[in-house]
Amino acid sequence: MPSPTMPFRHPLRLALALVAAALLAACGEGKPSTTPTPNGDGTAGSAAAPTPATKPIRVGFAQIGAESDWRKANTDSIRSEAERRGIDLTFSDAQQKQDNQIKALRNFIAQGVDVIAFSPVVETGWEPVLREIKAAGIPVVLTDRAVEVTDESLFVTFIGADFVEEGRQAAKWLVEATGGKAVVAELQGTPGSAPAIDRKRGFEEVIREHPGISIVKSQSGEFTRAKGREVMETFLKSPEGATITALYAHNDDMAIGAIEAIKAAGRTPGVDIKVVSIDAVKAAFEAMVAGELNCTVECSPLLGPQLFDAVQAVIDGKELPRRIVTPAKVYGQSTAAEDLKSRVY
Ligand code: GYE
Repeated sequence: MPSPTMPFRHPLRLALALVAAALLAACGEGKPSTTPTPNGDGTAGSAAAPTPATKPIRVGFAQIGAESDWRKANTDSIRSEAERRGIDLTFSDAQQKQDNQIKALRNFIAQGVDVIAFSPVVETGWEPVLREIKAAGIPVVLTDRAVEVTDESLFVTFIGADFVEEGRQAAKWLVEATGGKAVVAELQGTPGSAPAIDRKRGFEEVIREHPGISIVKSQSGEFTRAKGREVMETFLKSPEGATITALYAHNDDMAIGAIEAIKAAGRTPGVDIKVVSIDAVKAAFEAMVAGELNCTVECSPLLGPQLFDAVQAVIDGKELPRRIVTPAKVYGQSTAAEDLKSRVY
């Protein structure tokens, strides 16, 4: 502690005290401060430190969980972008449970945040809580996953990928790679979630035109590696198991888990069983370099910048499009080693 008589002999101490003063002023938010000054002599605390021109924007974000590499990258993107912009972010992790997300949303109402954002774990069941949020006058920005509501005024905009298109892209790749002949096992995402519903729909839409391709097994692997492995194991042990020549997984994590099951069953992933999945996380590129995954369709989790651009626009009273679509790209084995060098998630 600097002594009252020689408060800041060391330049570092002076710097620290100035930071402390600035922090105190920021915490005071323009209210008259009754906090005692750090030195007891008024040196740092009572100095009229400049108050920030504007209050930080308060955002409540209700995340789904941490089920996949995609989700972890998404959380990092949101947290780091909020920090970079000086947003006051309250972040909540629902651990895959809609009830937890609804509780978090109600807490955000009670806290009186400026904007609520969330990634809904499933599509349905949001109308009541969204009405409560609307009644409290808090705008809602959806990211990543969509909701099914009858009243479109319950949210301002939805930022995320076109999951149906991702499913189509995965199917188109499979048609090309197999010459339109494949016996497919499908690992679906979280039941009732927008990506599980839409990725299935998009894939089926394309293979419908190709009678040589059929889905013989389809079940949820809940977007996790462990479940992907477990379900693939049961697929391979089933009567149809030996006939399977392709795997379509709704995300890379499940594909990577399933690759383990394929190897354990004595078959060669990427060769005997072609594997196509969605997300394009780093681990998928590693699996492509190893020849075990054949293709991944990109779905970028780096939504933080777009989310807070939208939040800022809402605060500034600007018009926003109802839908902000993030682009998708298809990656294969031939460029995987090179692509891996620049992957950021
Ligand atoms: O594909 C999956 C994650 O909603 C797009 O959720 C997201 C999906 C993503 O768990 O890995």
